[in-house]
Amino acid sequence: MGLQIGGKVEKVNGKELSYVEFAQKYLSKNQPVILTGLTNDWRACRDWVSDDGKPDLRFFSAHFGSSIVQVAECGTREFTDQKRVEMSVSEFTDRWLEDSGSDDSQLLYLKDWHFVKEYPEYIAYSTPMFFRDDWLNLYLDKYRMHDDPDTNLEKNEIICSDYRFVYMGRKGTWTPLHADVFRSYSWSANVCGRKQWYFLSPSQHQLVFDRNMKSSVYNIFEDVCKSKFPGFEKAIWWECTQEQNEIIFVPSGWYHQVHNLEDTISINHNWFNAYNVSWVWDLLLKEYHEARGYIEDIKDICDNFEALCQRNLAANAGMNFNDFFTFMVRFAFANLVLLYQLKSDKDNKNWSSSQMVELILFNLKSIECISTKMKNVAEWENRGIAISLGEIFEDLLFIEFCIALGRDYSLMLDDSETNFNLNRTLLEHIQFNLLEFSGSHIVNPEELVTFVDGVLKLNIYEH
Ligand SMILES: O=C(O)CCC(=O)C(=O)O
Repeated sequence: MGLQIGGKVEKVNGKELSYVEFAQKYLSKNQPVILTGLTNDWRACRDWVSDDGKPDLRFFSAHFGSSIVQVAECGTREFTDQKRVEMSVSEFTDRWLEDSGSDDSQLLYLKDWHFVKEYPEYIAYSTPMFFRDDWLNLYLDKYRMHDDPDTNLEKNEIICSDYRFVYMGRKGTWTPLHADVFRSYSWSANVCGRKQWYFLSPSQHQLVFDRNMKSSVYNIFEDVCKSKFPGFEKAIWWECTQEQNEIIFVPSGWYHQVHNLEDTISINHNWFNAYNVSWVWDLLLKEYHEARGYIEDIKDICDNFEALCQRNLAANAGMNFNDFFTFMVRFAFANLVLLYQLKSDKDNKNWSSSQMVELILFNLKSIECISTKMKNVAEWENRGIAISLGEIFEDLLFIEFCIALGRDYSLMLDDSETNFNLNRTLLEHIQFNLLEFSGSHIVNPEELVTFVDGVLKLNIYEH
């Protein structure tokens, strides 16, 4: 039986859409959309595509040939994904040019290439403003999500460095059914080629799982076992074709399977922000309970069972509770700094009703809401974490982090008036003010809630 197709993804001219409209219609409603007209000035669209519209493989080999990348063998399943091998870009392009492409097991698909991290000077594209409120990559540009002395640093460095990728594969390459890492959003732009997407909304996701909700369908086009996945036939899919130079927005938690209809190169980011960060916490909590469940039987013989659970959680999920908490505290502080900066900008008379203030307050409310969820989870006592206000404010990286956030917000909201060159006097002023309603350290989500609550009640804006 074929798939039941019930939904169609809208196509919208990105040049005629404001950030606020995009946020209301798609981020907040968590709906997919295809945006056109946003890649015209990308260097990638000139350099990476031959005159016949196909990927310019020789260009890649000549300029980036020595990069080591992950390549999926589309015909070989390994657990829940395709088998991956490592090779250089030159080897990948050589094999593409040599292979006829008729043998499925030889269908090689270059995935998750951290191109921006590897070639920061080569500006292949600029992230469209719709996707700039990106807490994940902004954070990873300055901090590590998880510091683990036990893991091989060098390897970790590149894998955890960011979530900005290039994908390259010939016609017929594909990606199995999945929902994105951290339940993040993703956007994907076709530099050349075309993709066919199949989406399942989160309200239906249980239909592609087995009875125990443990494993999900791998390929929606193979003979899916009815007794293992009893709900599969009832699923209603959304389908769409993404053409060259179009960008697709993939909402949080939507399962999707993707097929390259032509030889295709795409650029793809994963990200989250105030609209979907609660999905990240919900998934982390679920994965924590799973990590605990796996080792429950050794609890009594373990010196520090909770620490082991958290270590396993970080290994599986890429972060643990402390990592996520630190992340939230830094974002809360950064938003507060931007708020003060806006207020101190004397020229900006309408500051309190500006869209930027609205966005910052929305961010803080979302951080408060998630911290409230976090504080209701047991085991926050004695996590050994204490985030010092002083250390954060004196850290140059934090200042750069705030400036980068402010710059992105100015760009998204078309606000060129605000100057986010933070100075030391302002930071000292903020730090001094904070001590009125916060201790010198934040040690748990409860204190983060108190802190954000204090900020929201501050008399520095009139809302
Ligand atoms: O393009 C692909 O093959 C997969 C992309 C994807 O899954 C995503 O952007 O979330």
